[in-house]
Amino acid sequence: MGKIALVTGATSGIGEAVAVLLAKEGYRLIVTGRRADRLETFAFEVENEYGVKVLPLVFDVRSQEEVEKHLGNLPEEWKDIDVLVNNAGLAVGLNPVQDGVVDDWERMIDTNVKGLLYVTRVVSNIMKERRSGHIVNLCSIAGKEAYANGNVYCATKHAVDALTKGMRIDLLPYNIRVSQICPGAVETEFSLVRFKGDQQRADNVYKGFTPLTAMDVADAILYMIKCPAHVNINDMVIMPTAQANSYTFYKEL
Ligand code: NDP
Ligand code: 8X3
Repeated sequence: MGKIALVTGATSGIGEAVAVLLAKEGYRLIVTGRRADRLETFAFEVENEYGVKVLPLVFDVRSQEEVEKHLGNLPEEWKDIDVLVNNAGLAVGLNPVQDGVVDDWERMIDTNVKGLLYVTRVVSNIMKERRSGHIVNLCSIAGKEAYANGNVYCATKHAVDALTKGMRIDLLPYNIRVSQICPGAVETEFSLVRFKGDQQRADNVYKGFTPLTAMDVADAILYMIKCPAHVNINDMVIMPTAQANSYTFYKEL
């Protein structure tokens, strides 16, 4: 039986890509998200293609009750989680703070900060008991620097940056590695979600330069996971070559 990896937000983008790479490595996968149809298709295809077992769990990370119901009651053969990729997250809206939409703020804070905490609380206890495990948090360049109109999204990712550091200290006695990755622009469904389904506005974000792909980021995460047990990559910032920081791009339009 292979090791077990839990990837939150595996219905698209970076989460889906890292889940595929882990399946190729022989990991059994627990994949989560809210879109049941996508998770079922993913599970069917990955089991057929790579011959590993996949457990799809449909829940919203914003609900502590749902997180605990699903992850706190895993079937015996799925309990020994070796790797957690805390990936589920989103940006909603891009407004100056004075025009902020409170519901957008709450969705980001509840998903990116509280959701990550709910999942981590349950899984870190499993890892603590086993005295082994690796947690990889999806932060962002937005967790390192703020950019215009990114206020609350940037704040949630700065929170992830702080939580990664705190988790690493708290979990140190239990042989649990805690890493984080901070990508710049990655072309996924991220901008479509941020702009609430406006495909044209989403496409414009990636015009005139070559953004990272979900697979570029997944490759880097896999590198972190595959490091020898005594090596931990604390933090990795990964950018498109055409992006210098969170707000400076070289675009050929
Ligand atoms: P996608 O929109 O493609 O994927 C986001 C994933 O998160 C989906 O699987 C979605 O699943 C899941 N998700 C969102 N909200 C919830 C929720 N409430 N409960 C459960 N799952 C949820 O975006 P990315 O792949 O780009 O984003 C993945 C992570 O990477 C995020 O944390 C994002 O902040 C971060 N990131 C992205 C960058 C980018 O430029 N794309 C750059 C830096 C970091 P579902 O909708 O089915 O619930
Ligand atoms: C997503 C990247 O620069 O749009 O975290 O915030 S950015």
